[in-house]
Amino acid sequence: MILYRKTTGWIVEEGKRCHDLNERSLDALLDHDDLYEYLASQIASSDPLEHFDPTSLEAPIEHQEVWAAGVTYYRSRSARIEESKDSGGGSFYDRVYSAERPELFFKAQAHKVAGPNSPVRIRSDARWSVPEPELVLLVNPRGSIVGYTIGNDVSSRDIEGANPLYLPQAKVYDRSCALGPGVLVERSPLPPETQISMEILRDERVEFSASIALSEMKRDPQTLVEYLYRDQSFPHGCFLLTGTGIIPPDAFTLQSGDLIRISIDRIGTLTNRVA
Ligand code: DO4
Ligand code: MG
Repeated sequence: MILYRKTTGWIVEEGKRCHDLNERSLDALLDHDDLYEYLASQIASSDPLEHFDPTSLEAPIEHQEVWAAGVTYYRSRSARIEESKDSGGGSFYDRVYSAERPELFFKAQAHKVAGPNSPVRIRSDARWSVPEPELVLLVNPRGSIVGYTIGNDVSSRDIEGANPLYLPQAKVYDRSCALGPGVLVERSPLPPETQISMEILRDERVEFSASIALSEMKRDPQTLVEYLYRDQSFPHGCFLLTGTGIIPPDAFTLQSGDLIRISIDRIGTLTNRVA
């Protein structure tokens, strides 16, 4: 089943049928020990909506913090070693790729997040910006993964490449993160053959496209969550982006007007234009 956020509240879709969750907030939904079972009971006890307009969805987030893992795919490690070699930062990426402790960084709060079909931004002081298509975990306050959505960790590669200590500036700014279109609520992990794909359109033509299977991710999602929740509480749960395995060629930088489409099997497609 998939949870969507409309301006009027939360909707749950199963099969082709949608049910209104009325005033329920995501914060309250994440308090349920078994979200899947709770949503199944709501579906069983309500009539489906006669009409559901899948346009004008909001980002599926309320008071959750958004965090991100980095260098979880070999491709991300290699690209970052290359971009930081002149600044002497190269070995950091190889070391974090092989280390037991993952790289985890703060990415956004709700007001910095773009929803489906709303614009993402590139920094005004960056020369080299890329989208990062990532599987996102929705984690409840008790550290259980209760759902999956699609994320875009838009990043400024020249700023990060100049010095790894600039990472927060390369990663955190208004509309540097997109989430949606909805949250797939599942009890079991996504199958390793699940595909993440991205295409970038410029002037209606495909400028770049690529896909990667989840099996290429080096880290186990539950282990990423265990590190994130060590000595840190999330009273409203959190979203955790799991890293990118797709990096456009070095000559590519995002431009205003580019359309970014990220799809993950069974979750859907997240579409954002660059402001
Ligand atoms: O190490 C910097 C960030 C890495 C990242 O965002 C990624 O691998 O997706
Ligand atoms: Mg990333």
